[in-house]
Amino acid sequence: MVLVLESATLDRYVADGFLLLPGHIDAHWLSRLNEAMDRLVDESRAAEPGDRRFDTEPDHRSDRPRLRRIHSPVDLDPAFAAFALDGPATDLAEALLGPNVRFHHSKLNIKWADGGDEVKWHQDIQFWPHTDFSPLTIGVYLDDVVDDDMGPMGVVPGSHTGELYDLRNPDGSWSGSLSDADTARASVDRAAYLKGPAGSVTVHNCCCVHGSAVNRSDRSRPLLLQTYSRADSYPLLGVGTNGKAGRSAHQLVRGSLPPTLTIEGRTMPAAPDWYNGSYQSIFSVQQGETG
Ligand SMILES: O=C(O)CCC(=O)C(=O)O
Repeated sequence: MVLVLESATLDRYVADGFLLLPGHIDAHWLSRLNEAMDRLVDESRAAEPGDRRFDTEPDHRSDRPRLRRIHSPVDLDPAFAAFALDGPATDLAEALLGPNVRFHHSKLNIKWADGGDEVKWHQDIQFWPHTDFSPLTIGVYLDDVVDDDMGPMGVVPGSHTGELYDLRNPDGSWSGSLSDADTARASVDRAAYLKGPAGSVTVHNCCCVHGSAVNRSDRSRPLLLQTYSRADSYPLLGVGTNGKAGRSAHQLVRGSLPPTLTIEGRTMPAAPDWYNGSYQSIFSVQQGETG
C-alpha cells in the first residue's frame, strides 16, 4: 500500500530525527501481532538456557516468564514477517526512505512488568554501521504506553546530526551505551518521551541518542522494532552485529536494487547481491556458465 506522509511530518523527521504517530497501526494488525507475541512467550517457558530466540531476565521461569527481548521475530512467526517485510511498517519505511528500501533486522523488546530493564542512552549506528546514515527504526507499541513509569522510549531531538559517541568502556570493551561524561553532554534532559495508545508508532534515525528507563509499572511494555535503510545503503561486515542480524536480514523489501553504490564519494556499478544466493567463481561467471 502506498502511504503518503504529510510534508510537515517528513520535515519533522528530518529536523528532529524521530517521529511519534499515535495509534497508527489498526486493531486487526495489533491483535495478530499480540497473538504472535503470546505464542512466543509461551514457547519461552520451555526454552533451554542459551536459546537464541529469547533474551530472558535472570529470574525467568517456566511458570513465571520474564523476557527482555524476542530476537528477530520476523524469522519466528509469519505475522511478524508480514508486518515488517510487506506490511504497514514497510509502507512507512518507504514513505520515509523513498521507493527502494532494504530491511535490516527486527526485535521485540518486551520490558516486563515490575522492573523490566532500562535501555541506557545510546545511538544505533555504532552497533551496525552502514555506508550512509539513512537507517531508521520503526517501533510499534503492542499495548498502551501512556505512563512514564512504563519506561517509554526517550529520544533527544536533533541529536541525529550531532556527535557520534564512543559506546565503549575506558578499557576499550563494548558498553553499548554513552559514558556518564558523554551523557552529561548529550542533552538527555531535553529528551522527548514517546507515549501513546496501543498501535502508536515511533520512528528514530540511527544516529539519534535514545534510551528508556526501567519499567516500574505492573504492565509489560512490548515495543516491536524493525530497522530499514535505503536500498543503496550497505551494512558493513566485519564490524558490529551486521553479520548476526537474522535470516531475513539485508533483503530488499521495496523497489529495486540501485545499479550503483557510492563510497567515499566514488560511484561504481554494483555487483548482484549473493548473500543468500549461489556464487560459483570468477571462472564460471566469465565463461558465462553462471550469472
Ligand atoms: O526498548 C526501548 O525502549 C529502546 C530500544 C532500543 O533502543 C534498542 O533496543 O536498541
